[in-house]
Amino acid sequence: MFGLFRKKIPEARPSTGGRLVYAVGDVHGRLDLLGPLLRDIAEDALASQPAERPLLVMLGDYVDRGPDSKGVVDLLLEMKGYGRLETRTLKGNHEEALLRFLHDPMFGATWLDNGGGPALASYGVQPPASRTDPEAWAEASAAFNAALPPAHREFFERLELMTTVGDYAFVHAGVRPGVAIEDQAERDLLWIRQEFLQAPGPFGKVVVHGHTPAEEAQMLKHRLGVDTGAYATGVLTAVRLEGEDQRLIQQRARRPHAA
Ligand SMILES: [Mn+2]
Repeated sequence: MFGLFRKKIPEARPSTGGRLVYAVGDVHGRLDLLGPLLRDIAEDALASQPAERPLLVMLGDYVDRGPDSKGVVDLLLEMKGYGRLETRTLKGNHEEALLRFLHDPMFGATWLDNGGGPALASYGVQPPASRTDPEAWAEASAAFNAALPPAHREFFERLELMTTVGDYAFVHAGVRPGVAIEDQAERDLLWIRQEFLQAPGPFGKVVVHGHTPAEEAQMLKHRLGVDTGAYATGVLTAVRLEGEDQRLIQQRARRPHAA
């Protein structure tokens, strides 16, 4: 009868189930930002004294555009050997491009258009002067295959598409609305933009993602977007999730562009 005065039942907030989780957005060769951010995360993880080993999820797009793709992968391999955190590395569309160039030399021109030049250079390989010379591209691809350390090749080949913790799903780009989380296609997980970003949700899980940069992290009800365009802005963002708590940890360069 007095329904207007009925108390609203509080909605359940998404939870990791208790585990401490960090998710880091698109790095794009900015080792200068990733190093300090991972130090802050490791310190925070130690200070938090969690019951369970904390999880670090890297959301993909480690390579291209920025100056030190190789150094970023070296650091991520080091993190995987660091016992106090479990580190999981997701595949981004830029890692897909790098992998394709290993066996499809003529894809190199497209890769270069998307920032692959600095990634190649970080491995000591110079891109061909001509965009269309098949021999030059075959040579560059062969040189890249030879320059890529076996541990890096294995790193790129074993990247994951998604990981879930409690009410959260971690992916590079997003999910296709209306498709169950477990039925998502790789192409959508790596590439989707507006169809996901403009969808109101829910998506089955709260989706933590990178891929589409925004000036500020997007802490929405059904998705957390943490790509702050580190390559161009000098701001690399991580979200720290613990139980129902959500916080940001950021690393800011003194100058936006890497030296
Ligand atoms: Mn991306």
